[in-house]
Amino acid sequence: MEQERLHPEATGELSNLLYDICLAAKIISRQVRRAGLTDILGGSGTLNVSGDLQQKLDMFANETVRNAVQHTGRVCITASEEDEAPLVCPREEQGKYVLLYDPLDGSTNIDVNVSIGTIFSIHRRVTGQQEGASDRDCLQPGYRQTAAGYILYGSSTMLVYTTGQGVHGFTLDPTIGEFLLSHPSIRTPAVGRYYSVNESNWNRWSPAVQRVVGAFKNGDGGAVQAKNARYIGSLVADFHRNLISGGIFLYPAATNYPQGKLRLLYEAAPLALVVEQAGGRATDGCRSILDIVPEDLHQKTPLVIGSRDDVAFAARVIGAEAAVPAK
Ligand code: AFP
Repeated sequence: MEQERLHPEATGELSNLLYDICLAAKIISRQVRRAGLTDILGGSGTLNVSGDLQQKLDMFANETVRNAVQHTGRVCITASEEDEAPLVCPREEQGKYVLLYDPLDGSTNIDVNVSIGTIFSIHRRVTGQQEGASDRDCLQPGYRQTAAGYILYGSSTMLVYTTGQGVHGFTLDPTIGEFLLSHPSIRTPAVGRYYSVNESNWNRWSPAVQRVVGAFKNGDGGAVQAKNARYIGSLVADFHRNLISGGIFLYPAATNYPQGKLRLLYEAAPLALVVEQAGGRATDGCRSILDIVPEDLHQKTPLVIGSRDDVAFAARVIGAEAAVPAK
């Protein structure tokens, strides 16, 4: 509400939409915390549009977020990483916002009780009421996001978000069922302590990517100091650690993922807005993630994100390689 007062033209709809997302997060958090006690672990037997096996908790989270916003009159269309097509809200209930989300990121970590998360991205609709909501509302570049953030289901449940006025973190107090402001105005260090990357892909990387990861591992005798390695395999958890303590996360292009593995709309763009609002940077190696104009709902992108100077170093090396015309 305080942030809303910074916008005299605000109607309260965005605050209420963020609150709808918080409600969904509380319901998902309760299910995650009891997952081992209820029949919600394991696969659901279905594959999502990217061919990943959908976990039961994925499906639960997907429905929970959708149900929390579908009939509020605040949203006109929702698109989920788990669904092939976006869901257009009933015409008479269409609001001015667009919600894009990854209902449960890191789902392969669910059954082994490792931190997972929900990522969300909010845009203003671009279609008119007459025209009706469509993919066009979803396919907007990241810099046009009105708000973005994530919920981390870790040792505690945390909400971290930005509406363009800095990045703020809240911790869920389960005794009162409320998110309390625990990390106001998060800033990420310009140089990080950690590098986070799946090094089992080493032989699938280009020489430039190997040089960058090598520099973070051993230092490069100059600008880059050696860092400590940390990799959880849940983007939200790896990103959050690096945001708070300083670090760089990389999921570069590789021979097995020529376009990268992570989804632009549901993972890269929302986290890019958060990190840039905290003083960090996000790139695909050649351009800012926030400047990429999406062409497909499930488009993937290489992602290098985190502490400003570390990302700048990686972009210099990877960008230079990309600039060399292929023979
Ligand atoms: P899942 O949702 O299939 O577990 O994938 C998680 C993820 O999208 C992201 O959270 C991780 O950073 C990345 O994939 C892990 O991928 P690798 O297992 O290839 O390292």
